[in-house]
Amino acid sequence: MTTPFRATALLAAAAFLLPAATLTPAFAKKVAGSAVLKAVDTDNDGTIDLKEVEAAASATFDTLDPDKDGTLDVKELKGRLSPAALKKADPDNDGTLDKNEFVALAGSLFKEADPDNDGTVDAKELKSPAGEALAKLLK
Ligand SMILES: [Ca+2]
Ligand SMILES: [Ca+2]
Ligand SMILES: [Ca+2]
Repeated sequence: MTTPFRATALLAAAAFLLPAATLTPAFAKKVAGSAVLKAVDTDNDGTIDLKEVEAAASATFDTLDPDKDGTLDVKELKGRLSPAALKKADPDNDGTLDKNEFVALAGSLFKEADPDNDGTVDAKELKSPAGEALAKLLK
């Protein structure tokens, strides 16, 4: 059961993920996960698998790296990661994410967002904190 408090927390998170101007908050809650799900789910089976996530991460990386220097700094990440999360995803500690690090991060968030370990993240799993972090990263 979703408690009203939980719904409010999800709503706040969902609203944060989307350009608020184009959507009412109530509508944004429904669309946040599903928009990412729809964009990432290239085989249209209603769930996202690791292959789809890695492809989406790779595409997102290219979009975010307009100077094509092969790395994303905290500015280019545009709020997708907190400084602490960036540090965690940056094993070579150069303060930027290269494509391998970015795709690996998406992969580890994917695994966290798949607690039943069936190899797919469905719409419900995408609403978990790890799922929301993944959606935010791939947006
Ligand atoms: Ca799929
Ligand atoms: Ca790095
Ligand atoms: Ca799953």
